[in-house]
Amino acid sequence: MGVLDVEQNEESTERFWQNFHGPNKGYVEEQYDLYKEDPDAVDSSLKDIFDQYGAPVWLDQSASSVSEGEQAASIDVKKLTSAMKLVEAIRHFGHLEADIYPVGLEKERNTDLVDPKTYGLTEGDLRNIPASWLWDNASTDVENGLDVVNKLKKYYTGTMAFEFEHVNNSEELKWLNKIIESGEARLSMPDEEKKQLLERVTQVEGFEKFLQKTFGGQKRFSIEGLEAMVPMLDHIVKYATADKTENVMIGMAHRGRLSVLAHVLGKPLDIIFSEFHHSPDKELIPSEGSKGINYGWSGDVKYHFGAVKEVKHGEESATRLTMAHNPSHLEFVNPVVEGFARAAQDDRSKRGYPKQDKNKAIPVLIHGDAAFIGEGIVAETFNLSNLPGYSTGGSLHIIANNLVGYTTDQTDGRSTRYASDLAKGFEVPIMHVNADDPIACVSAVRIAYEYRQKFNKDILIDLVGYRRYGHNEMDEPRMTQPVLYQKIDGHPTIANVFAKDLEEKGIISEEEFTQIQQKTENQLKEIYESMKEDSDTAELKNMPEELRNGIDRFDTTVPFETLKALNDDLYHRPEDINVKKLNRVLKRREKMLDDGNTIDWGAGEALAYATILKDGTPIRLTGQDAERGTFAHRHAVWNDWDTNKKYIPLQELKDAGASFDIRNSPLSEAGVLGFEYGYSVHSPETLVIWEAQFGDFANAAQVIFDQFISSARAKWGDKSNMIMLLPHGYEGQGPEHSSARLERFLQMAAENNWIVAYVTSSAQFFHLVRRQAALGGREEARPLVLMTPKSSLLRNKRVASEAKEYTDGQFEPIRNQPNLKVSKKNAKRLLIGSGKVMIDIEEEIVQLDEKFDWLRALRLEQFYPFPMKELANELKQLPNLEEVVWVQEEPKNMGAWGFVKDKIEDLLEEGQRLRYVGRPDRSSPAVGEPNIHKLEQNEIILKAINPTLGGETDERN
Ligand SMILES: Cc1ncc(C[n+]2csc(CCOP(=O)(O)OP(=O)(O)O)c2C)c(N)n1
Repeated sequence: MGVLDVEQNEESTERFWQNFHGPNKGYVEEQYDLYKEDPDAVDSSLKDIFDQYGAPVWLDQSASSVSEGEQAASIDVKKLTSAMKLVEAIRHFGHLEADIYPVGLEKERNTDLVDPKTYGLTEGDLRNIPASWLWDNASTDVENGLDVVNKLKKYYTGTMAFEFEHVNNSEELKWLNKIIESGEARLSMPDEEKKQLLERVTQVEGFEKFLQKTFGGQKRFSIEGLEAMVPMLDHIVKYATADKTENVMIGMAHRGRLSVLAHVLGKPLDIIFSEFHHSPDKELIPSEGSKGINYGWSGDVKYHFGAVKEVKHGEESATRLTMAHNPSHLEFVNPVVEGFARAAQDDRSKRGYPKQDKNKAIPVLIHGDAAFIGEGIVAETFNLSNLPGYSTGGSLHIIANNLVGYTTDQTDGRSTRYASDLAKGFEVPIMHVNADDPIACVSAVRIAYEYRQKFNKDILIDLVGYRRYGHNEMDEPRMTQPVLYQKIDGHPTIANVFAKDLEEKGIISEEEFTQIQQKTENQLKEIYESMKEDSDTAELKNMPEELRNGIDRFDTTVPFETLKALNDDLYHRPEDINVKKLNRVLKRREKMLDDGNTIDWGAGEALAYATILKDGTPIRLTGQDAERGTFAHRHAVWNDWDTNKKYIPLQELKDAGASFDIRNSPLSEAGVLGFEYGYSVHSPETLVIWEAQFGDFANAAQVIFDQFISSARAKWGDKSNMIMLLPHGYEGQGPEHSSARLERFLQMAAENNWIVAYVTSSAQFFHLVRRQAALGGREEARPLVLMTPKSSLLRNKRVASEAKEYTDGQFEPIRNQPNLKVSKKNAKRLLIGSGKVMIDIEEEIVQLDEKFDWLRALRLEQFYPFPMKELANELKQLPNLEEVVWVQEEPKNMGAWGFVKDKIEDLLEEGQRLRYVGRPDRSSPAVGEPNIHKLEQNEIILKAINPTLGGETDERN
């Protein structure tokens, strides 16, 4: 317990001051006078004393109350303050000397920061100081300063070490320190439990050894050196089931995954063995293992699959353990698991914000030591931990610290002392534990669990062990870490270390340990031998039939009366809200459904969400500045002029049957998108929408798109119908605010993995978003990547739609270019393009006097699935067509050209040709100079609609 945390009363204060005699009293008085004038003028230890005990008591008492004898006995106050410094140093720096490395170059650690000599103290000096002066809550066996130092060193420098000084909350500190200094940090385990713990680590070791012996040369990313991780997870599950927690959600990488799947998630061993059987050809296996069983249709290696297990506690309830599937990309699963957990905690059944119950799910994240400090997504995920829209009430983090990252030493891998140091900035308490001491490991888990339950905040255990093999079992670590591995080679296994300890304490005999080992091996052999011979021909799977079709058959129209009622409700303003700056916009929107008016983008978006909520589908919408909208078009949250109080109309709708969660996200793409994706997978009935501030920032979340959103269904069978809104369009804002990199989403489009669209009217947006909501929870579900308008277009009348398009229409993958009436018979050129450039062209055509009876134009509003049939149908109706011109504002090597080219060509008849109008190949998506942009844009528009200029634009450097 820190000096400042000591609970004190009058009696203890008096007792404290009574220990000063003779000349020291004078010194203390002098120092106290100084302190009164300026607390920082005295030594920090004395300041601590004065802060805590106030004025020396004798200043208030008559001099006669101090006996002659007391005055004579003198104590050197400087020694006392030095001793106090030493005691505090043990609390803060004990970890530097702690026995937390089972093996390795840092095993023997010493720091002068906790050496009495550094403070000018001898053992005799310490012995002279009464224990209570240094440690108010010292137990009775602690009599003097030396006892204090020895006892605290035992607590702070053993196989458990603590780093809490970065935690600034006094209640938390008090709680943590109390556990340590009361001697309760280490669980006092009955012998029987110790035996069970030994049995557990022996099972884990036996499992890994059996795999090594049976499937030698195959990769398994053995847990050996960190076997204690399994009982640690056992304990988390035990506590969670006792608390009737509905969900424990685990995210972890490859290291030790098979062991955790087998022992914690109960994945049947015969399935694990059979997965090893399926990869006889070691040359062909992917870098991280062999073929896995298929959860999706194209599958994944076995080290990436997760699993689900129900653990019963009593008759009715059960705790569901979920280990998320994850890609090789280390740490990116973290925000996804947090999203799962938040989805499991939120009750979305009523209007308003969802009601969160933090006890419904506990996230557990297991990290590698190199990846934890190296991958920025870890920091992004920590930053979510205390935000109202993203908090999951505390995650339990375990670093599986095996001292090496692949072949990279810690000294090359991080600039920090510990792998865990990143967590300090988030005030996360850190415990380091020696993986050779399983009791310490499970003790740390107990503290972590209780801390999470009490404070609802993240906590971290740095489980320090080693890696018995190389990065995988075929990798030779002695090439790169020869000294370390010579030590590891000579180091007994954890089970052996622990068994020896228990033998020495008479808890178990050598024979009993041998029997445990034998039993484990026999069980594994039995399962292996009883397995049926399975053939080596892997089974080919197909994607579900439902994914091949079926997105066009949802009725997304809404009757006018319903729209009207919802619109009225949306703009009904309670008396006590003053939205001065918004009044004009809201007044306009109120009337948008009236005859002769049109519904603009912002109003249409609100109506889409309102109707979805009325249908009982919850919505979660997040992104940087999503509440107002980057381009100030959304205004989903109104802030009162006088109080700043928020009012969210979509949460107040009388008819809403579900929650509307809207959050301004922190400045993160990968972390936030991963979270939203996880949320949508775990809560398929919720329409989850993430908005990139500008579409191009989505590339900061590329791993989440590549490894999760686009491919998770085929690999793992995970379904999501989430929407990603990516503002896109060339408005002269330069290379970074123009393109959402449409081409990348189209390049990844296959197997109906997602829908990629770019719509040009508010009604199209309305129907598309409603269709996406309708897909939720169905086999047909898939994500939607939607290019959305930016400033200029959002307010453009041409994207506004009449009410009848909402009440009668449906989403059209191809739209006719408005304001261009041409007889199909006369059309010589079919112009096809998407999004903003088509609006620019519409505006140009309207301004010109020309009839354009030779030109037909279509807007491709859904790129993927490509509307082949619809386009073929169009082409059939143009008997005199000579050419199709694809127009785009993106450079030729970007945008949709590469994607549509072959598809359109396939539809052409002989004699018809396909040409391209747009920017030439470029390395940067857009120019920086607005005037050049304008010139380029005009050239594209003119070429697209000029009968002679049409065709390829010049390549330009
Ligand atoms: C984002 C990412 N970069 C690189 C890799 C390749 N890789 C796989 S494991 C590994 C080392 C990981 O070290 P550590 O985090 O300490 O875990 P360990 O494997 O030692 O348990 C690397 C570099 C990867 N999987 N993911």
